[in-house]
Amino acid sequence: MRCSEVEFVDSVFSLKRLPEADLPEVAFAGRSNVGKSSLMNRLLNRKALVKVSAKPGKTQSLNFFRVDKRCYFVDLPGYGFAKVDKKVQDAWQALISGYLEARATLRCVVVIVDLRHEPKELDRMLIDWLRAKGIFHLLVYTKMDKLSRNEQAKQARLLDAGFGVAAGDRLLFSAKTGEGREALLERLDDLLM
Ligand SMILES: Nc1nc2c(ncn2[C@@H]2O[C@H](COP(=O)(O)OP(=O)(O)OP(=O)(O)O)[C@@H](O)[C@H]2O)c(=O)[nH]1
Ligand SMILES: [Mg+2]
Repeated sequence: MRCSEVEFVDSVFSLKRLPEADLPEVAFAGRSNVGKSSLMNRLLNRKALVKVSAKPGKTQSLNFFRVDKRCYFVDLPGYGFAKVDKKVQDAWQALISGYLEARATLRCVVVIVDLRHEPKELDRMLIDWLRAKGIFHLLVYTKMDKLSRNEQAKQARLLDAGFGVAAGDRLLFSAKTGEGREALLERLDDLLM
């Protein structure tokens, strides 16, 4: 995937307003503030195409980007942000799960987890839910630049065990350095063939 042509398509707050499903899709999911938008910017080689914030809860809608006229990348709101009103959280949850469940063109959910954290219940729940629904997903452990090589390996093993994934079924990534970008693009390329 070259990501040479990237267009913003739409920002959607309701399942009724989803753009036409005319290309395969890759969605990016994860806890609030984990680095979903940053990962997408790095993948797409754009500094600030997708809005990034130090404050969690930045992305509140489904944001669709058309890449190389070949697929859509979809930035999802983060889950598990305690400071968001319960009502708002429930609405996001319904929006996200409704979208993931019903979108016929969805090829892959990239589930993004902070490499520094222990396996978290909400991530585990999402992964189990995707497995139960038979929705294809790929785990990415991000912010690897914040750890030493030794710590990276140790943390990755801890997360693998917690989520029940094999080392070959996940990738490490850094939005800051770009490490892992080529590997992730290659995986997505294979999926979109
Ligand atoms: N060092 C480092 N910082 C990162 C990385 N990825 C994201 N960040 C930082 O983490 C913060 C959150 O990044 P976002 O990309 O906005 O996270 P998000 O998951 O889209 O957040 P919400 O939309 O609020 O759910 C920002 O301050 C980023 O600069 C990374 O790989 N390395
Ligand atoms: Mg975001």
